[in-house]
Amino acid sequence: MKFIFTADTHFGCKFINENADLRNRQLVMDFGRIADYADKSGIKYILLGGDMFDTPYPNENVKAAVYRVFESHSDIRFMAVCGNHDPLSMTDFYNNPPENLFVFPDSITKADMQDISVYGISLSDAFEAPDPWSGFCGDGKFITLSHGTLSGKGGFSLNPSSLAQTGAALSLLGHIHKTQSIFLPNGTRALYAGTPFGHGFDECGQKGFYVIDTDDFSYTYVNTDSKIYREYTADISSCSSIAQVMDILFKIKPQENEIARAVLVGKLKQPFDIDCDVLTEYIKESFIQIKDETTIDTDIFKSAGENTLEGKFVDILLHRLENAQQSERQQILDAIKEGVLAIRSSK
Ligand SMILES: [Mn+2]
Repeated sequence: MKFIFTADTHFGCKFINENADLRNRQLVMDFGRIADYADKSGIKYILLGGDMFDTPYPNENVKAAVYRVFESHSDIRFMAVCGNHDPLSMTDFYNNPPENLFVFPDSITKADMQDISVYGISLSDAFEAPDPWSGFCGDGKFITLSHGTLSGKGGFSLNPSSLAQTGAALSLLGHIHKTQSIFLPNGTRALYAGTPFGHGFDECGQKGFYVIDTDDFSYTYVNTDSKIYREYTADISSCSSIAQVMDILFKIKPQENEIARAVLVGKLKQPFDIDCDVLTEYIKESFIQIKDETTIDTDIFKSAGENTLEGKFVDILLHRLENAQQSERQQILDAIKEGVLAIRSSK
């Protein structure tokens, strides 16, 4: 028997730089197409690994649209666990789920799927919870379903040894948005479904879902035809004006099914002001966002230690850079670059 496994659809997601309402409607439609695929292929079960919703409180339109996907695929039985974004006790949708959606409670529970059983557990209310599988041992031929981090925190803290000791033939996991197959100490696998569609530029590239065969637990990955996030790198080292940057950007043609952003790179010989918001406005047919990662070929630190406005400004920010978190470094470097340019151009 074959079944579909996916997770982390995050309906009701806040999309940055995009029309969130439209994108959420697209995601729900894409989810419907996974169910269409099941119908077409004679697949009767779809397992969902948590974080179906991005929030316990998605808006009514999103909830209604998701509800309709279940209703319009009444031959399919869906089984879901709740994740840290949509914990069971907080998410209203799960109080009154569609008829063909079984939601696992917040204690380990067994559900049957034709020739195999599924032991699943939902996150109840916490964003993090201890390993639920520790000391648990199942009966017969079964798989497990839960939402969390193997050897780490976030959702359930999952331990590879306790997952192996359940006796499961396969351990299905949600939470990590990238697909991953990990061998457990006893040689069985833990499988992260990953997300079936991207939600932003941290989820670039083709996505899909798993079709798993319960005879031998072999699986195939089926691509979804959702919008694909893609980053295009544009080297603008040869440019000395915005017009030249635009010439380069206009030559890049993202595909119809892509949501694209351009990342400007290169060392500028002659610095000029790059206003990414204005640039995006001009080129929004191709790119929804432009990111400036260029550096300047002149030394922005050369005035450090000097008793000048530029020198003092650089000193203050260099001091901040020394104590900065990795995530703040680029911001501080950008601030030095822009500040030095402004000071020099005001002379
Ligand atoms: Mn999660």
